[in-house]
Order: sequence, then C-alpha cells, then structure tokens
Amino acid sequence: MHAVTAVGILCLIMASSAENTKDRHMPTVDQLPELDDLPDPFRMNDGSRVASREDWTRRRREIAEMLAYYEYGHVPPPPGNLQAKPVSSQPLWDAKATLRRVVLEMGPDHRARMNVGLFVPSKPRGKMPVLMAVEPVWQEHLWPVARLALDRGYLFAGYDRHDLDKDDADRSDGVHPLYPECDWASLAVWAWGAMRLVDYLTTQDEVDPSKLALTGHSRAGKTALLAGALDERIALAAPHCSGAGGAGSYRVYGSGAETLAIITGKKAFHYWFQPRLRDFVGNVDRLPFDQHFLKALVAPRCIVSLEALADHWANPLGTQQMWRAVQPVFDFLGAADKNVIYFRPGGHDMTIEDWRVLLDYCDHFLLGKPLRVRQSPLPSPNAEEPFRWTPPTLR
Ligand code: GTR
Repeated sequence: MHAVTAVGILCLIMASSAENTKDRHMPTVDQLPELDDLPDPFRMNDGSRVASREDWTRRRREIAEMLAYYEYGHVPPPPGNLQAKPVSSQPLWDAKATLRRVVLEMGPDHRARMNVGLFVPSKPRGKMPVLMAVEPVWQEHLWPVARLALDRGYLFAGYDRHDLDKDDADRSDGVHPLYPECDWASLAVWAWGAMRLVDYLTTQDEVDPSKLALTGHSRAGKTALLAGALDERIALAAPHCSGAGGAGSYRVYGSGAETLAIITGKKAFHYWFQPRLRDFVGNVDRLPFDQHFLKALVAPRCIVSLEALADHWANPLGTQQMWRAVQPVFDFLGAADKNVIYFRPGGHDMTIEDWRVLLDYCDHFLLGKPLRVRQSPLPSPNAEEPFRWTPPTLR
C-alpha cells in the first residue's frame, strides 16, 4: 500500500494523462473562434480530423482534458490505498438479502471517507451485475428500488457524495484540503466518488465487474454521466433528468430551460463547475464543446439518457439534440445502438417506473435480453439537425 501525500499531488482527468493543473493552458474565451454549428467531436485540436480508431483514442483524451479544463476541473488519480471498514450487515426481507454498509477510507493518510451501501441476496447467483446509484441507497425510501433490483437479478449499490463534498461553495471541507492542487468542482468530486465505489465493488466476490451500470437523478444524474465518461469500467451510464451540465445542451434550449448563465450564477450552482465555465456566459458560441462531447467519452459503452417530456428546466429539446449530436460518434465506433434516449410523460422526479425502465435497458445491454421498452416519443421530433458535420469513414 503506498501513501499518497497531499503535497504535489497530480490531478488528472484520466489515469493515463497525469499533468499538473497549474501548468496547463488552453485558449481563453476571446481566443476561441465563434462557431455557428455544434462543435465537431471529430475535429482534433490541431485542426485535422479523426480518421482511425487510434486517432479517436487521442481525440478522446483531448476531449477529456478540454472538459476538465473548462467545465468540471481535474480529478486526482485513483487513491490506490482504499480500505473498506465494515459498518453493519443488516438482514432484510426475511433474510432474503443483506444490506452491507462500509466506510471507504482512502487518499492522503486515508483521510477521504465515504459511506457505501450494497444490497446482496442471501444466495447470490454467481457473479452478478450491479445497479449503482449516486445515492445513499441505505436510506429506507430507496429500499423498494433495492428490492426491485434484487428481484431482477442485480446487486444494488450506492454512496453518499456529500461525504466527499457538501453541496455548497465551501472548499475548506470534504476532500478539497486533501488535494490542494486539484481544481475539481463538486460534480467532479462526486463523480470521483462513484469511481471509488467501482474500486470497492470490483473487490467483492458477488460482483461481475463487466456489468456495472450507474444512474443518478438531476444533479446526481450529471454526476453519473461524468463518472461514466471518466471511468471505462462503467458499462452503462444512465443520467436521469440531468439537464444543464449533464445530458442537456449549453447552446440549444427549449423554453423554460436552465441555461449556462443561470446554472453558473453566483446564487445558483457555480461551485459545481470549474470557474472557467462561467467565462462563456454571453459567449456560448465560443464554447469549444457541448455536452455531446461528454457523452462521446462514454462511447462505445452504453448511455441510456432517461428524460421527462415536461421537465422543461432540464431542457428536453437540448437533451434530444445532444443525443442526436453524439450519434455519429457511436456510429463511428460501431456501437450505433448504444446511444439511447427515453422520454416519458411527466416532470422532474425519478419514480419506481423509471427504475423499472432502466432495469429493462440493463437487461438488454448488460445481459443480452430482448429489449422490452417501447419506443418513446421525442419532445421535438421535427427539430432541425443541429450540426452539419458527418462521421469520418474509417481508413
Ligand atoms: C436544480 C438545478 C438543476 C438540477 C436540480 C436538481 O435546482 O438547477 O440543474 O440539478 O436542481 O438537482 O434537482
């Protein structure tokens, strides 16, 4: 076990690209061109266009770095010293299942602490798929979901993101003092927590590490999508009503949608984001990415974007257009069917029916079962395609 010291720690967006954040420079808003189209995910920073799988690997790194620099901040590498301290083991439902609770202790001097819960059936069927949520799943209001997941053959797991960073602008608590070199904002901290949940789960005998799905609702949905983008161990990322900073666009808005200007406002949620994102207020056409870039990092793994037609604040139109704009990346990577969007009627909440639909998708994509979900309507089926570029043909 190696000790990680707080001083001089390297922050990175993915384990393969360590760099000190202080040394990084990317163009400022006024140095960036104004774009009249959604940015092209296949256009490399040097102006050339992706033409091979190898090019995409390089482009993927560029995109990850761009999103870290301008939008979410850089996360530290996996701590490598994670210890799981047992908290409790509670039999449930006539001892048909157990709720295991542990605290993960990790990072500099093991001072980063995060509560985790895992529901396991008493008779696990070999190595099982896991439905993970950016939620403290041990809380009783989530037990019906746990029961549903277990009945459907999944383990159910989650964590308390607020153990790492409370949902406020204070950077003097949680993990921030442990990683003084890291410019990560709250969504990145919370996503890093999801990755540590994966670290833990992959040490558990009952877990099939190739069948991990991660979901979350709203701000937890933004977190789930970001974690899915950063961590290739997550086979399926399912942001639910995630909106701005998640699966919703910063450029294309339906009426009543939360905008980049609103969400990064001083009285709103600026601390969820790297402060540079706020520089694009009034200059959104200069943003060198939109959220289809975040989704592109998940490809060719699976995204199931779960949405609600009347959740206007979460921007159904802009979310639909991001789904369309990332499809060429899934096509290019030979995963055309893995870019899913599902709109149900209704507003901003995650109902048991939503969890059921998600499990239907998990059954299909993780377990190879026929897809049970019916085709859902789009909020704006006649909206014009928001881009003019096409996927490159493979060399
Ligand atoms: C809203 C916020 C949204 C969304 C939501 C939630 O107030 O503006 O972006 O994250 O909270 O998390 O419920």
